[in-house]
Amino acid sequence: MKTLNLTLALIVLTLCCFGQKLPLPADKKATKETVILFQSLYELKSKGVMYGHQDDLMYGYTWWYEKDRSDTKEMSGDYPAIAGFELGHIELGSERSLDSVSFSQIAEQIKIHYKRGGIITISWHLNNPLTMQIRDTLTAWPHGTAWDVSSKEVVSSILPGGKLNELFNTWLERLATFFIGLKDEDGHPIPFIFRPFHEHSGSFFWWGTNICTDQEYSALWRYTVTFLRDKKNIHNILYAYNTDRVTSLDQYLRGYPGDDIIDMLSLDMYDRGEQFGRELDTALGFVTREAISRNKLTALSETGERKGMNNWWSSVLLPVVSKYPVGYVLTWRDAYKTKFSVSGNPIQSSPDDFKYFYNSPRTLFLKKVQEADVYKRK
Ligand code: BMA
Repeated sequence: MKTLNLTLALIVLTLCCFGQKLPLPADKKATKETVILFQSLYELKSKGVMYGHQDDLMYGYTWWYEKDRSDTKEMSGDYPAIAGFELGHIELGSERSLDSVSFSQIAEQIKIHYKRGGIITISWHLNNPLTMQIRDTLTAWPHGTAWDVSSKEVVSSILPGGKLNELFNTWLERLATFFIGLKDEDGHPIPFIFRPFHEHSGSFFWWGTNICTDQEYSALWRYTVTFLRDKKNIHNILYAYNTDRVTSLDQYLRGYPGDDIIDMLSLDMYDRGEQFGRELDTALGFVTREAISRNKLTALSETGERKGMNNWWSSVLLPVVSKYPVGYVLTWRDAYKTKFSVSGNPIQSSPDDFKYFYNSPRTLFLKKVQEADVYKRK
């Protein structure tokens, strides 16, 4: 009897550890490469934390779109594992983004980073479709932008039945056209992480928590994903749900559109002072636990150092992200020729500390991700 019990226990253990299937993306028609990327990321998060940098391949403080240039590479000798790109103003049919970056150059760099074996993430600070209709010579920033929170009717106005639904469809069409153009040399769609309508727990974007209802927010997400996935047949996207700082799981999940829509539970948190380490620890604890229980990916999809610290990477960020299967951390853009930066120019301001972060066995930059071969192309 004892031997039988032992045998049964061994069978159960083997099934649990070795027979366990890796989870799948929410899109049941996800392309082969997208499924492989999702599963590689799912496994990688227990091996270390990847580093990402917004607009790393497009510009830095002192340079603008130079071949193969990257601030991360200049500081560490390696490219970031995750390259972040921004599509604000693609909805307007513009040639350049709200940060003056050419969309065709963004597409070019996405293809290059994919070919290198790196991972792509895309954000979208889309304009305010309702208030931008008001043309007044006296209006000033943020009028008509993503940050214009002067009306609470925006989300309802673009959903079906709303007076701007057709306009929003046009915007999604333009976004879809850009996405459809993201193909590798063999014509296969390039998989990427898309993080629209971000930082919902804050109220500084027109889709923010006090600017629309949780139901509207969730409907906006579902409408957008259905449009891209079912109407436009785009199946190379991993969708990232995202909030700004939160203190509880309930707050984090307000407006969550559902596991059939979302692939990644991500969080944005910038260091604004002493309590940051503790708050980040708590938030990453419940977000990563929830992600595991739902078979989703995770990320600290935007963060940035505390101003004036020269050991932020090693003493604040690394200890906390090492405790959890965070997936990746991404620091925001090094805005060209601008002293102001929400990221506080973290790489350049503490080069030795950034190097320490790079050399940590816990962090993964491009070279290690190339070894992991996240698209299994070898
Ligand atoms: C913000 C700021 C803005 C920028 C936007 C989109 O957080 O960096 O200056 O336009 O991201 O990249």
